[in-house]
Amino acid sequence: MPASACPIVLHGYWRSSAAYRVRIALALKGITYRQVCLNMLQGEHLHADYRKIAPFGLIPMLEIDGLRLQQSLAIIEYLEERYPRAPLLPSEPAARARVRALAQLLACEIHPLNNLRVLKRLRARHGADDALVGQWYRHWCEEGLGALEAALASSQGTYAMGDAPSLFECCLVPQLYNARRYHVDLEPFPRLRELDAACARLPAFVEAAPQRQPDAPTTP
Ligand SMILES: N[C@@H](CCC(=O)N[C@@H](CS)C(=O)NCC(=O)O)C(=O)O
Repeated sequence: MPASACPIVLHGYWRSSAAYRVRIALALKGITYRQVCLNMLQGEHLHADYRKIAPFGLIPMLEIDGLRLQQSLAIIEYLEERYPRAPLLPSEPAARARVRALAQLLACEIHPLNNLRVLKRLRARHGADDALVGQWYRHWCEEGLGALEAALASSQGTYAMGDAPSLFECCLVPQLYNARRYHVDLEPFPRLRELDAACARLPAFVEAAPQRQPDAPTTP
């Protein structure tokens, strides 16, 4: 099927970490999709035509099975239920709760505090300059990553939950990508770096990486 005819459509942006999570999940499950790219820096996610189909005005949105799904974790859980191959959640309830908790520490605690609109407001309404915004970003990121590192320090598998990446790694890799952009010192987080490096060896993670997306700039 030509990509243009693919019924599964991801509305995203190459550097959106929430879209990056969904790209990883789609790739791990081997689901073919096409992308509609919105330029977040130019505010395209706030335009009326996007809000008509994605009322939250956030990236990503996934069109699938006649639905328009928002919120990356909800999207990934939908994919998990529709495409059980390459499971992203363990089968045992306590282990499922643990993976969700680890993923939510990234997606619901660190990420919202450092989202584009939060950083923009710090600048526009509170006079923050680049240095202050950087400090803000690094504070929340380091605090959250510290909690995660402590929670995972005694885990031993190649991935957090054993032999295969999970919902947690779908969230971890984009968060560390962003952390590097903001010059967060990742030295104190050896287990997180180890998990990130294991994921980087998998084709699904390579394919989902920001620089591989159609809207990524061709020059660095
Ligand atoms: N909790 C949402 C977060 C979505 C989100 O905030 N996406 C960012 C891009 S990573 C966005 O659209 N930000 C718009 C803005 O800050 O103006 C999810 O997981 O999908």
